[in-house]
Amino acid sequence: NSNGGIRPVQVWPRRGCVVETKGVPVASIEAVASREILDSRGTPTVGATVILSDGSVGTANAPSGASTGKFEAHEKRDNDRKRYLGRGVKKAVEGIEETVAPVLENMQRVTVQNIDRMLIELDNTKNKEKLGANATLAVSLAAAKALAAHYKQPFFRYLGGTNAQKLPVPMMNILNGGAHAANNVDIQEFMIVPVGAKSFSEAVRMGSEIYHTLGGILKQRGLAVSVGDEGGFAPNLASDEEAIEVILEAVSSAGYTTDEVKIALDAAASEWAANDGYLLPKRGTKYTSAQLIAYWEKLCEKYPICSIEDPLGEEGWPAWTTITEKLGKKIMLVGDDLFVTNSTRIREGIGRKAANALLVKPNQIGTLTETLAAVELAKENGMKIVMSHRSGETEDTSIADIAVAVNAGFIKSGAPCRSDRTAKYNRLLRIAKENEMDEMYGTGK
Ligand code: 2PG
Ligand code: MG
Repeated sequence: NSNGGIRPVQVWPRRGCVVETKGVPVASIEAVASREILDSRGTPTVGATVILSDGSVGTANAPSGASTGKFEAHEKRDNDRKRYLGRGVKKAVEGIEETVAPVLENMQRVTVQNIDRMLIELDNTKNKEKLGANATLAVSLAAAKALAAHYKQPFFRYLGGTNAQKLPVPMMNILNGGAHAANNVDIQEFMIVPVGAKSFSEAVRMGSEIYHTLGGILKQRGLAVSVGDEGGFAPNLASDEEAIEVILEAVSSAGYTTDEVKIALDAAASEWAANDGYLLPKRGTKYTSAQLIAYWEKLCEKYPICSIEDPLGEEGWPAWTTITEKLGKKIMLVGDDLFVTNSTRIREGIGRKAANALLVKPNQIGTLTETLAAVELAKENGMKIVMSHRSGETEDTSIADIAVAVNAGFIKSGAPCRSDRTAKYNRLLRIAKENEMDEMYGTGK
């Protein structure tokens, strides 16, 4: 026909129909559904599905933290002791069904941005107190995935476009402590970082080999090989330093050097904050913030550490500036509880020269759009990006796609063990293979 087969733009879309702009179908929402499901700890969490009027479907689940930051967006729980020991999320699900669904189901020409804007408006509180970030995030991600399906693109490609061209370096948490394990280790996470891998699949192989080698060493010494919340081993040890020593032993027995594999820690030190400094709850060690900084300096002198997350508490801005001055040129200082994926707090950190890397957890802020804005802000200011799971996870793999979409330098998704953890690494392996991206592997630089 006269315009080359392209159907004319339909100016007034009706509810439930798919309109077209210059031949590209525009999406509208047919249905939003939600349910209470279980996470990897067997605790309820929110699942959501968004169906577009062309039949495209997106499903996503909210994760949940244990060492939650004080400034995170609100996680809505029922607090009804008669169900799930108070941890149910029926009210969050009801909020989706009764408040969110009727509005979204009337929206035309939906985009990730206008859906998220609507979720923020419907909640209309500072920290997603009304709907709960567990509810808003599940809907936000489900809608974005439905849109990716609608545009017939893999999720990472839909989000990142042609700019998405780097696979993240995995930080694999192979020894668990802190709030994630019932052992005597205070530091929450001991991660191996295969910076010397040539490809993403090689990084996964190295991580797995070291993990199993570590298991063998622990077993040989009569130590526990049971695992913590993130799939890492959780033995009792003589000191937290012994954890680093035994991991380094596993690295070398597996045939790798400390040029190829570095150590990253997540102290989760907000959990240690006490009136006059820090109290490490398991061993009862006390530090002032100056002493704690000196401790980290000593560890960095002694061991091949490339990154420390939350080395200090979420309320210690001046100490964060000090540690960044002292160690910021040498290693990554990653703000998790400090920033809570919140642009306002990231801006404060930039002003204070506190931390040099951002941990990104979408459920700390509650929508995909706000998550991407936080990443953008951090990147513009020269910060490294570490995409992250929560200690309570599900089979949802959104963070793998988001990591590739934003070219994150790193991703942490726990040990190379337990399906809630490996689901993300496996998703990255699939992205790598299907898109011939395996060797487009960032070395953390
Ligand atoms: C962290 C996370 C994930 P949680 O502190 O970085 O590893 O733990 O989800 O318990 O906050
Ligand atoms: Mg952390």
